[in-house]
Amino acid sequence: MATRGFTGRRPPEATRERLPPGQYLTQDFPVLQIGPNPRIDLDTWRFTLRDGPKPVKTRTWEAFSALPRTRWGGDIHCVTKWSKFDTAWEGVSFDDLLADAGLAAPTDFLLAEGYDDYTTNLPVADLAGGRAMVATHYDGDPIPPDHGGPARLLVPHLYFWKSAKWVKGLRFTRKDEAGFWELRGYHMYGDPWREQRFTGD
Ligand SMILES: Nc1nc2c(c(=O)[nH]1)N[C@H]1C(S)=C(S)[C@@H](COP(=O)(O)O)O[C@H]1N2
Ligand SMILES: [Mo]
Repeated sequence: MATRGFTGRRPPEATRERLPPGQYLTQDFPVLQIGPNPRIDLDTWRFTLRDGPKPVKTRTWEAFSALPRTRWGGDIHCVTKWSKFDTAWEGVSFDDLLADAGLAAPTDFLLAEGYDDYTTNLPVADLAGGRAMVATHYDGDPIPPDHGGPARLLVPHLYFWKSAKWVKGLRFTRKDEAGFWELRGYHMYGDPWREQRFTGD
């Protein structure tokens, strides 16, 4: 016999408090992307910081792997309405990427760029201060290709489309320039708690 409240659709209060508006909790880890996984070879993998078109720092996988490591655990939220709790990531924080390069952010915005030519825009303030990393590990293992390995951006406080998979670099831009989904009607900022899914939300 089903008891209402245990098998119903309404989640328990502790879950509801952690779910941004319009989201539901999932236990699995959906895969979402615009095309096939790009082929990435660690020998030719590069991560490049650019000031506009100009490269200012390029790292090989070996150099990137020698940077200080950061861990983050918590909840992630996709604009397609799934949220996943207690995810565990490890990688290199945005702060450490800049500090090790001896760089200060040259502008207030950037575009994260993927090996599949995906782009997404972010304010620098949302990456700095320990709020974002280039992640290489998920749940203790190297990130599988489906989830953006060998390295993906992780910006967990914004909708997950901002967390570019197969990230190949960050391009600082003078203005807030729309990326792939933002050009197609998605919100320029994407705060799940303010339900900023689409332009005008
Ligand atoms: N390079 C790249 N990154 C991407 C995407 C993509 O198509 N290409 N899709 C985005 C979208 S819409 C989402 S919801 C998440 C999905 O990440 P997941 O497949 O690990 O769940 O990746 C984001 N990052
Ligand atoms: Mo998405």
